[in-house]
Formats: sequence, structure tokens, C-alpha cells
Amino acid sequence: MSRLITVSNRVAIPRDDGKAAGGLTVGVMAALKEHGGIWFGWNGRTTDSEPHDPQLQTDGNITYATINLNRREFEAYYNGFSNDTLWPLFHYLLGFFHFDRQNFEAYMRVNALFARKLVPLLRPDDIIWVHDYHLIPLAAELRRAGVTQPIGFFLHVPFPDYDVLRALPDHEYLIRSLCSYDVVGFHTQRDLHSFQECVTQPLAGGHVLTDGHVRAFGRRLRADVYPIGIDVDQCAHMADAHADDGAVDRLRSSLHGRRLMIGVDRLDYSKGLPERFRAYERLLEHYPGNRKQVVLMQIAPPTRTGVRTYAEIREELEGIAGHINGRFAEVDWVPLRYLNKGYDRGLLMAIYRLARVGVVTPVRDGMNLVAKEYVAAQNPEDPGALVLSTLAGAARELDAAVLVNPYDTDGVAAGMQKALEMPLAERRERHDDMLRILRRNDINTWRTRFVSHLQAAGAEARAADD
Ligand code: GDG
Repeated sequence: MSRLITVSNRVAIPRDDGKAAGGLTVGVMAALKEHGGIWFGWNGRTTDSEPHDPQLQTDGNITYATINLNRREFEAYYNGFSNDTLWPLFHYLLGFFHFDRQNFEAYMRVNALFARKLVPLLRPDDIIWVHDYHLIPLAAELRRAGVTQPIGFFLHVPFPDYDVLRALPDHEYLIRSLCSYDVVGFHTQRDLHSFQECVTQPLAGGHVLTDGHVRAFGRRLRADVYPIGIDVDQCAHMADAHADDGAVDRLRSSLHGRRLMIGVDRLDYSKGLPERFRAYERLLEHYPGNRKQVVLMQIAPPTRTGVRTYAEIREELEGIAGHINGRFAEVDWVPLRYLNKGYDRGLLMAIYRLARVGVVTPVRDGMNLVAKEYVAAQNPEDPGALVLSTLAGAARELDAAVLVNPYDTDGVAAGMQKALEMPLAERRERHDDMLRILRRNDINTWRTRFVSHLQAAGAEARAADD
């Protein structure tokens, strides 16, 4: 069997403290365990000198190969082009979008560096799976170095329409780079459609073939939809196993029977947190029966602290949270608990289960795993209700959630109210529907389908050579 080589900006080396990995790490690890192989990427450290050769750490059939990055290159490649240019652009948030040619050049250099450091580790029958927007040019760099193995790319964020993408001066380069892959995967049909639209522009001159493949820049590739899922049983099991942990008990008793609404998001402007807080304020304004009866707990661990807009959003949220609590709090009730740090995954699952309402209202999201985890963690006999943004990829599958437009403050407040009041029978019915979909499209379906398409691309290329 071919080895699988996974490449991502950061490598998640399993920790010895027994803490469970979450999200995409679960899927990548399962794929690596099945096939054996390498997880290659940045080790999270920067240096003032030139990056060293990959450090190898082997655990069973998986080798973690990590490199450090020069501090200035990292700043320009990661904080700069990846997160201050591509992230807002791909999330349709042009108000946050900045372009700096030097950052773009660093992005290309770091991708070339990844390729140079990876090539010596490759074997002829490997298959390579690259993750996310930080590494779009990697396949083109690997091809330039003579790599002919199948290379796949999965985009974890949305892919924007051509009219948005072309705000980027070098958008053609990105489109051409994506066409160096053999398989390109997106979360939703919408993202795939945007990619097809870009690749068939006159500048790219590509075509969508009758079998759905794309032909462009002299190559044929598969572009397809692979909605990422979760390990449903793991979430449910953790929610159960941690239900009586001290912290969960303390949270339960601090509520004094009030209904809990929960939000869990990286502190990121795409997650719609200011909009959510304002909608919660509107809920307390328009539906005063909720005062002293409801608590919104928002967990928001800070990320990308090196990017200025992230510091700004943090400040804005502190202001709104202070305003809401100042306006509505009573001696024995604080309406909004805003927690600016990360929590253990098991505790998180137990908190999801305790919460009557899950609030997931990004202004744009590739998929959103929190929405799926919230559903999986519920007690099926008495499940909570999910309020979900129509602008999250997850809304395509979870249409039994209470769907809201995150920009519509009154609409989100009404959605919250509907979820708070929802009768048990309706909560069960909606939960059953969503759980069925989560089980069908789980994390294993996601990774096995992608890897099998990558293997098929390799087999096709070999047949064409013979
Ligand atoms: C990108 C795309 C796409 C959050 N806080 C804590 C914590 N988390 C975990 C959640 C969840 C994960 O982080 C977040 O995943 P999301 O999907 O919600 O969002 P992004 O980080 O933006 O992920 C997204 C995803 O990639 C996968 O393709 O769905 O659209 O933007 O698993 O539970 N985990 C722990 N403590 C926390 O405080 N342990």
C-alpha cells in the first residue's frame, strides 16, 4: 500500500498528557495510521537563522517531520499573506483584506522551502495530501522539483467567487497553482462551483469535463466536494464521560436552573461574535421573559494574536460584553459569560450537552465543526437546539437547525427565542435528522473518500504511462 504524506502548516504531534485531539487532527491521524506515512509541516517555532532540515519523530507507522521557520519569513508568510490576505479574501470579508507584495513573495518562498525540505523524504509510490490555504502553491513547487506522485489539496475554508477572488492582484497564480494538484477538495458544492467558475475564466482557459474533472493549464484534475465530518461516537462518549466532572458540576450549580446557551469559536472576525452578542442583547430587549432565565456562555480562545485585526476584534468584544452585562446584570445574574481562553475537549463536550441552545453564527465559515460537535454531544432523549448561520458550510447539511442570517440582529434574536422555546418533540425530531446526516458524512467518510480519489488519480497516471 502507498504511504500517505500529509502536509499542513502546523503539525499536531500527539501529546503524552492523554488530552484528546479534535477536529481535523482526528481524521488526518486515522488516515496516517491506516496507510503509514509522514506528517510534514512547521513545528511552531521560529528562528533568526535559516531553517534546519526536518526533525523526525517516529511513532509506530507514522513519522512526524517538522521544520522551523525564519522569524521574518514566518511573519510575512503566515500573519501576512495567509492570514491578513487569503483568510479575509476567502471568507468574502474584503473590509479586512490587505495586500502586500512582499508578504506574497514570502508566501511563495516558504512554499518553495516546504517543497525543498519535503522532496528528500519522498518515495516513488507515495501519495501526498496537502491541507489548506497556507500551502496552495506547494504542488507546483513539488512538480518543479520533479515530483510525479499524486498530490491532493483540501481547502478547509470557503473558496470565493471569481468576482471576489480577483481583488487579489495575483489571483491567476493561485488558480494555476491549484491546477497542479490531481485532486482538489472543497467542503460544499458552492465552493466547488466558485472554483469551476474561476478555472473557466478566459485567463485560465479551463474546461469542466462531462465527468466533472477539470482540464486547465495542460493538466486534468478532479475537483470535488468532501464535506468534513466529526467522530460522532467520540463526541457523544466524551460528553457522557465528563458530565460529572468538577468543572461541569460547578457550571451546572452556578446556573440555578437557568437555561444555558453556548458559543465556542476561535476569536476570529469570521465567526460573527460581535453580531452574535448584539443579537443576544436584542433577545433580552425584545423577549424580556429571558432576563434572569438565560445565560449565554461564549468560549473564545484567542488566535493569530500577531495580526492587528485580531487584537481589534478582541477589544471590540470586550466592549460589547461589558455593555450587555452593564445594562442587564442583576446582583444574582450575569447574562453573558465571556471566556477568553481554551478548554479541555472533554469538558467542552460536556458543556455542549448541558447547554439548551448551541449558537453558531459565523458571518462566513468553510464548514464549522462546533455546530456538528454540539449536535453529536446532545442527550438524544432531551437534546438541545442548534441556531446555525446560513453562511456556514455546515448549514448545507444541518438544515434541521434553526437557520439564521448572522447579519440580521432581529432574526438571530428570534432564532434564539425559537430555540429556547422549542418543545421536546420538535427538538428530538430535528436532532434525529441532524444526527443521521452526521453519521453518514462522518470524519472517516471524509478522509477515506479523499484518499481513495487520490489513489485513483495515481492509478490513472500509471495506466496512462504504460
Ligand atoms: C477551519 C475552518 C472548518 C474551539 N475552542 C476550543 C476547541 N475548539 C475546537 C472545536 C472544533 C475546532 O476547534 C474549531 O473548528 P471549526 O470548524 O469550528 O473552525 P476553524 O478553527 O475555523 O476551522 C472551518 C475546519 O477548518 C475544518 O475543516 O470546519 O470552517 O475555518 O473542533 O471544538 N477545542 C478545545 N478547547 C477549546 O477551547 N479543546
